[in-house]
Formats: sequence, structure tokens, C-alpha cells
Amino acid sequence: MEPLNEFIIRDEKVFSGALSCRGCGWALLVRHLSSILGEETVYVLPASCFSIISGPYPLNELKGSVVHTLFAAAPATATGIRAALDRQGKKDVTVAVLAGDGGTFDIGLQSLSGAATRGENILYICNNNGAYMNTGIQTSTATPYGAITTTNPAAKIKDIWPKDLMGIIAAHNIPYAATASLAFMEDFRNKIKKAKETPGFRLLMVDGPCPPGHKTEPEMSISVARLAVETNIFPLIEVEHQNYTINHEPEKFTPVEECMKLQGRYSHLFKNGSSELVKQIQEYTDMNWKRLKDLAKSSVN
Ligand SMILES: Cc1ncc(C[n+]2csc(CCOP(=O)(O)OP(=O)(O)O)c2C)c(N)n1
Ligand code: SF4
Ligand SMILES: [Mg+2]
Repeated sequence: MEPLNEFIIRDEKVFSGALSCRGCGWALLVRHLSSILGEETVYVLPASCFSIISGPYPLNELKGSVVHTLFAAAPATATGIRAALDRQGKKDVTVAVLAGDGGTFDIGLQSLSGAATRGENILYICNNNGAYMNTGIQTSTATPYGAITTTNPAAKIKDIWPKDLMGIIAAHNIPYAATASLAFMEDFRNKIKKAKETPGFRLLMVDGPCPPGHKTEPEMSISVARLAVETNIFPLIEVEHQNYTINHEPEKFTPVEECMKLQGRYSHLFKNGSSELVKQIQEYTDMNWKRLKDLAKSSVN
């Protein structure tokens, strides 16, 4: 693959005036994604904040075709669209699902697994902002441990570790899966290009800044996303047929609290200094990082 070696949008494929909050990951993600996929793309949207941001017809934000579908059914809808396009001989048209973590980790998981197992020629993008943001910050199985949402019971914190979606999707033995961050734009854009050019079922999971949900200042979105990678909270990896590659190794150790302290959803953990829970989150993060390094070491690359 010829790398893009740039992070500038030269060919804008969205109209101005996105309906997102300021500092929203969805808005930036889609600007870059669409500039690489081009107008000959069918976007399939299950319910999420992006259902709103994409705009009501005829005021669509995206230059391309947009199909809104049920929360649970995006990969199945995309499968049907793919089949219809292939029947028309339009094999070069990309079919891209744009889903949130709720639509991916929880409600659309069986449909996702079905399409991945069948090896459908679909590009699946998950904007993982760690909760059901569009309906008021409810917990999903992607919500990080220790975070406050509006639906956690009594103690008001999430006390379950998030699901390993990349591990689940890797087990489907698909040709290409990767994580990406808006703070590492060159890596992100190259992954979109690679995913576009790889035939078969492909998945990208992007860390999604969300100022109202994470309780951050809009201008901090990229700094927080960068720290999530530098602390190993959100490692940048690729998985090709179950072979792991680590794309960014932090040059120095940065404790998780550097990233967490900037987000109001964790403020309760720092009321009297750093809490026992922060220590547990650090241990879990270190363990997960070591696990990924071991997987990469034993992979055939
Ligand atoms: C079957 C169904 N249940 C609930 C809803 C209401 N709903 C719309 S968007 C949304 C939240 C989506 O969360 P996520 O997938 O994480 O995307 P985000 O809003 O965070 O971008 C919910 C619960 C719905 N549209 N359909
Ligand atoms: S609530 Fe979060 S994900 Fe939704 S539009 Fe606002 S910033 Fe984006
Ligand atoms: Mg979400």
C-alpha cells in the first residue's frame, strides 16, 4: 500500500455546518473518512449521534449516499446494499457502516458477527465514545471502568471492565481490523486507506472524543485522545487474520491519571488525591498492554 504521508484534507466530501457539539469526534472522523472514501460511497447509519449529525434529507452533511437503519441491523443492511451494488456491477463502490459503541459492542453485535463470519465486503467503522451519548450518556459495554454515566447503579460508576471488541472481531479471522485515534491523524488516514483497499470484512474502531459525555472542554478533545494513546488506555493496533501489530509505542511511561484527570467523568476518583480504583485501572492497563505486546510478538508479520 502506498502511504498517504499527510493529514490534510485536500478534497472535502462534507458540506459545512455539522450538527455536532463542539469538539465532537464523530465530526472530525467523518470529514477525514469521507475525503478518502470519496463520493462513490454508501454510508449505513444505525442510531447514534451521527444519525443526527448527518442531517435530514435533503440537508445531508455527507457527499455520498446515506441509508439510515435500525440499531441492531446495520451490518445486515450493509450486506443487502453490497449484494445489490454487486448485482449492478458496481463493485468499486464502498459500503461503510458508521456506528457508535452502543450499536457495535451491544445492540448490533450479533449482526456484526454474522457479517464478519460471512466475510461480507463491508467497511465497518465504530466511533467508540464509551457510552450511549445521543440519548444522554447511558452505560454501554464499552464504557471504561470507573467512569460516571447516567445509568450506573448506586455508586454511579461503571464497575465492569469494557468488552474486548478487537479480540472478539479478531476471532472472526477477518483480513483487516485496526484501532485509530484522531490525535494520530497520519496513522488514522493510512488505516482508512488500507481498509478501503482491502477486500472482505474490515473494521476500524476509533477513540471518539465527546465533550458532554466525557465532561471535557471542546478544545481538549485532541489532547485527551493523544493522552489515551500515550498512557496505553487506547493502544493503536492492527489485526490481520489474527496477527497483531502495535503501531505506536509510547517513548516514556505516562500514568493513566494524566489522561483521566482531564475528564470530569472520572473526577470522583481524584477527590482526595488518587484513589485505589485509579491504581486498579493502571494495573489493568499495564496488563492489557503487555498482553497486546505478547500477541504482536507471537504474530506472523
Ligand atoms: C432499538 C432502539 N433502541 C434505542 C434507541 C434510542 N437511541 C438512539 S441513539 C442511541 C444511543 C446510541 O449510542 P451509541 O451507539 O454509542 O452512539 P453515540 O450516540 O454514542 O454516537 C439510542 C439508545 C433506538 N433508536 N433504537
Ligand atoms: S454528545 Fe458527544 S458524540 Fe454526540 S454530538 Fe455531542 S460530542 Fe458528538
Ligand atoms: Mg457511544
